[in-house]
Amino acid sequence: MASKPRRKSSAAPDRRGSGDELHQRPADDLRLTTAQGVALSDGQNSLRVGERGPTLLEDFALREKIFHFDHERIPERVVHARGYGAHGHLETLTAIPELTRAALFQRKGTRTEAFVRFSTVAGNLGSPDLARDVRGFAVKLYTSEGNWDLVGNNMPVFFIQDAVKFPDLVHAVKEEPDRGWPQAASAHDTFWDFASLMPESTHMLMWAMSDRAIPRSLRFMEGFGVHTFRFVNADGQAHFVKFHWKPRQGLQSVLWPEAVSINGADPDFHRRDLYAAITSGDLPQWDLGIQVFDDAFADTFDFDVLDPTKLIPEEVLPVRVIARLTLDRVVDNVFAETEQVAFCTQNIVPGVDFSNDPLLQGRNFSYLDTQLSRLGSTNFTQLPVNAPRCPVAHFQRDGHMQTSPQRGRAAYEPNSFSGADRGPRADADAGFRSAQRAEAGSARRLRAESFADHYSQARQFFRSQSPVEQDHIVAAFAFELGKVTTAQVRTRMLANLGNVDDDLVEQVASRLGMPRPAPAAAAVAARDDLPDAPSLSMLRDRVTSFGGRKLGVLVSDGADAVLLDALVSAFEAAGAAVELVGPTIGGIRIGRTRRAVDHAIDGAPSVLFDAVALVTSPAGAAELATRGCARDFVADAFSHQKFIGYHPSGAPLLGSAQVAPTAPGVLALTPEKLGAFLVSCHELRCWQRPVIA
Ligand code: HDE
Repeated sequence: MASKPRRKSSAAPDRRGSGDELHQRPADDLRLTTAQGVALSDGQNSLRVGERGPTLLEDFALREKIFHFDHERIPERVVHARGYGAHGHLETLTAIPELTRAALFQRKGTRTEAFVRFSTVAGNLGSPDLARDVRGFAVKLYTSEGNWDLVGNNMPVFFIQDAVKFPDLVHAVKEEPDRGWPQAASAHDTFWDFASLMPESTHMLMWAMSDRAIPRSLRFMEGFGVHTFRFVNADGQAHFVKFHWKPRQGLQSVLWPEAVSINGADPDFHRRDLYAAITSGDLPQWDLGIQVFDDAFADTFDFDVLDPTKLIPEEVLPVRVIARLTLDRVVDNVFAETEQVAFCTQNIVPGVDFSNDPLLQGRNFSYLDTQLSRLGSTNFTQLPVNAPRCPVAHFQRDGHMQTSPQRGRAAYEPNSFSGADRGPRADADAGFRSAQRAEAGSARRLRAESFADHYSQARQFFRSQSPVEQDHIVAAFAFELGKVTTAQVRTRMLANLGNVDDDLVEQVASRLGMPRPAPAAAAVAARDDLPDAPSLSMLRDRVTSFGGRKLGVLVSDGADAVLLDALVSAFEAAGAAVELVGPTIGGIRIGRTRRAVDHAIDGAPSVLFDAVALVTSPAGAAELATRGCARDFVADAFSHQKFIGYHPSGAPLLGSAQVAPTAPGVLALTPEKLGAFLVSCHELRCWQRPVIA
């Protein structure tokens, strides 16, 4: 047998101390060790017999490393798998002891540590951020009386009325089991089959087909507790309450064609945006608002306040702001914190209580249950991100990964020991007491008749939207149903929409090229008398600002440096971020200086920005005009109704993208006109410019 040529050995010993940077002597606390703390002499080679022989089982460092790696993954969340979290705090703006005895609301100025996790619902962990979907808005408040989790969404209603339907809803929207697609998309047969068979989902479908389902940033969306909860004051007096999070950054969404492109260009768009905002000091804030009402209001309101497919319009019951949430710190480690954070609707504190909303009641079972299969131990509450910041004392013992020393002799109560051996006792005054309520009735599987109107608020929502928003809803229904291959599902859905609004169903049917069916039989006919509620719209009566948004500036060699600097300063002074996009990532040359850019044009489509500017030289514009990605940059910005500012030399580039320099929202940039460009950008989109389909 021919012997193999001997290779030069790369074994560590003869390199040690050689000055090779891999083997320089580290400080004691930077030494690479095993999980048992044993320092390693070589991190590059496993232990082998000879130079080319088999690996030895005795290599404990190799075995431990591979063992740990093999078990790095934990089950992802069954829903809301794709999420991003951050730390922050809630500051109480108004004391409300008359409503709740919760410690965090007793004094103005109280600061409560918080952790927030935003998520999409349907997609798996690695799915794109801009899927059309509901967004989770889960807030953990580490109050001085224990953790309070407000596990909400960015839409105030839900698809179903009873928890028993949740697994069906989720199975319907997730990948179809016989083929494994589509990922993170409701545009497929099983979802619409289920939705069309569940008229109670109609109101939520209106929200899900609205631009709320494709937010521009996690920072630009509202949050809602959805269910009716209770506040209970020190006298035991209870009020119903609904929770709202109002973004101080304003509301904004992308257009559907933008969402589609962003998912390809930057599937991490939302998490990158949140990370960038927090680390740059542009801290996102939300006002916590409440709608408070009593039994008398509940009894006379048009709909059942326990029905999670209904909301109470702010026009009927105003939202009162009581606190402000600020996100001020990104996580150190996404797995340890964002992935392992465990929210639970049952985590409430004295002064807060549940209502009988059947969806909430079901959720109260589900969250604790799911954490066990996800985190693998009943002791997940001891993980730093989940651990209460107040003292914890109980007789729960042992279990996987117990980290508490659990001192004392007695592990039960009552006991007759004293001192530390005695352990904790319940406190009738400070302890949690459920709100007093009388419940009666026979056990029945029955949907309350007061839950039967499935269309009135869907109609009210649609009619409360601006024409642009209505058009987007129509387009979304047409897109989604257009992906449904089973004709009878499309027809059934159109029949349901027939109960919402004539124009809506007419337009969706026409875009699908289908006849309009007769409206579905409705248990309760949709009401026509619910007044317009502008608060349901994202565009009506809203103050907008370019603060917190991003300008993308396409630049070239020889660009006008004075204009560029003035543009950057003006937008940054308005609280916006500015990023330069160059022909290459190597930067541009202006005079004798080289300027760094943030992106190369082929990796930075204009969908990543809220407005764009072209600051080029004549030669630079001519060169860019020959490149498809630069033409698309301009053409997309135009068709996505973005404001476009251009240095006069950029006109050929506009021309190559077939954009008229005089079109609405297209502004020539000179130092004197920068102000006007910025003022336009505050509107966020040039809605009067028609969308180019
Ligand atoms: Fe959830 N939901 N849900 N949900 N939900 C979960 O808990 C569930 C519902 C919401 O960032 C799961 O830890 C049931 C409504 C958010 O970690 C699970 C029902 C609302 C998050 C679960 C609902 C939500 C979850 C999956 C119907 C808005 C992400 C992983 C009865 C008010 C939290 C987990 C995070 C997560 C169950 C309906 C919000 C399985 C049974 C309505 C924001 O427990």
